[in-house]
Amino acid sequence: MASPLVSIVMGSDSDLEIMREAAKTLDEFGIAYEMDITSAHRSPARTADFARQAAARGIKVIIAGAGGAAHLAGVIAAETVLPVIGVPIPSSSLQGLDSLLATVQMPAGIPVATLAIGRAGATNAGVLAAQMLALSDREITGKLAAYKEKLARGVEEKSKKLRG
Ligand code: RP5
Repeated sequence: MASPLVSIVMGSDSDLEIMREAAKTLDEFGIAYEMDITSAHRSPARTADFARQAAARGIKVIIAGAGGAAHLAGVIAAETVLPVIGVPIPSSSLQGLDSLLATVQMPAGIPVATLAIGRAGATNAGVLAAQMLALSDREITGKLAAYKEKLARGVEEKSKKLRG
């Protein structure tokens, strides 16, 4: 197996159903990834160790999903120079608005590329990670172009169906 280029982490196993969408997307592009659970609040030392060691292990992009007071992506971004993509999980009674704000409102100097709440955000995290890796990988660039063509074909088909 190829060593992972992307690390997908989440605050709890309750985030897994949504974060699987990021994994599925990376599978589509043939990008090797790892998945794990670590929490900014429940296991802060484990989270810091993970973030500090990721680059040396060959990881190029980190995708972090968390819900509620969602500090996971931000705490990881504080401990690494790798790009960090945040996925707000709608796991609380506030339906993810809390997670979105907690993930996106980072102070200047410590960015988290924060995507949409829930499944779309997780899928886009996979696409964005692929786009970052494609900057130095022409094979992934080709796969991204094919992915966009597939999306466009899907719209054409829906349009034909509706008009027919
Ligand atoms: C967050 O709290 C996790 O990311 C999860 O979205 C939420 C609830 O976690 P559990 O109580 O289901 O473990 O840290």
